[in-house]
Amino acid sequence: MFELVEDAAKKIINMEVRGASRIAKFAAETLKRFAERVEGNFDENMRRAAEILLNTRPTAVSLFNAINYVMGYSGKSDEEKRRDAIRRAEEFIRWVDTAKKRIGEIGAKRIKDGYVIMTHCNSSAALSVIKTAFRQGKKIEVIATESRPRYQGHLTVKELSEEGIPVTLIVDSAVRYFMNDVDCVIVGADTITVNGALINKIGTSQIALSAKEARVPFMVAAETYKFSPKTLFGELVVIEERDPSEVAPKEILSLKNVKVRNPAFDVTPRDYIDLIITEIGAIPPEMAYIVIRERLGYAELEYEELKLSAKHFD
Ligand code: RI2
Repeated sequence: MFELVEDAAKKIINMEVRGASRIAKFAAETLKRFAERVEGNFDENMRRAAEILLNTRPTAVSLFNAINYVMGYSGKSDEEKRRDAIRRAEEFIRWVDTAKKRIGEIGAKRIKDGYVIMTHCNSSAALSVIKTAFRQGKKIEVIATESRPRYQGHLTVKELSEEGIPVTLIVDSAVRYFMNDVDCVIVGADTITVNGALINKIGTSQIALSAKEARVPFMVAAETYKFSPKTLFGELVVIEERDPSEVAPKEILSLKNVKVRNPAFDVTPRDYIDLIITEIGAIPPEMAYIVIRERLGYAELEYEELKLSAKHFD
């Protein structure tokens, strides 16, 4: 019965399914399929399924928010609970799709004709902004970093090439070299903390630093389910550190006195961020607290509830 969930978890761990919103949507889809089939104690089995999915990748809060959203089901009987869990999963899936479209529309207003835009990794939200601007007839160009060690930049250049958008691929260390040619930077987000800091693909913070030094606007495209309620309650975001074999070959890994480290994400402080483009508007990073409280509905009084649902996953 748990095969379906374990299979999905493997796909998230090995990054066959990747990208903060894609993994969130995939988790909601998986919980929906599981809820449709599950027999026996509904609560207990759903909790186990949620736990398996949550223990895949620790950094992107979208995964937690997706699972928490579905697990907020209620009902008197198992059948009622099943129906409600399925309904909530479908609601979350729709949220992902509509948010992306809206972010594209809002963000495109910040892109002028003739802009050169730099992006990092492969963010569906950032690409939604770029594609929308292009579809509006703006002549734009993109500079995409390769985003070692997993080379998600290759996915970005393929996607943009298919769309007909001119794009230049650069190595991650060439960011400052090209920054003077750039009109704005747009990246995605894995998590946004209550103080407006951005956690995104490793290398994002040095791009932000370089953009600030060159006075180039740095924008983040992020659905509101990328904001972290846990940080409102003081928790720190766990930065995933992946296997060193993704970074270096065996002959390097086996050298004496050599350590190879592979953090997948880094933290960009809010002072480096001009704007966060969400589905509810283009907001300054200082608004993160309001988004978490008002939009995601985590008022202080609900901390107990957050802890309760988090219990599903401990
Ligand atoms: P969307 C990715 O993480 C990148 O860090 C990207 O910026 C972020 O998710 C957001 O992607 P990974 O899964 O949700 O490649 O905007 O490690 O598609």
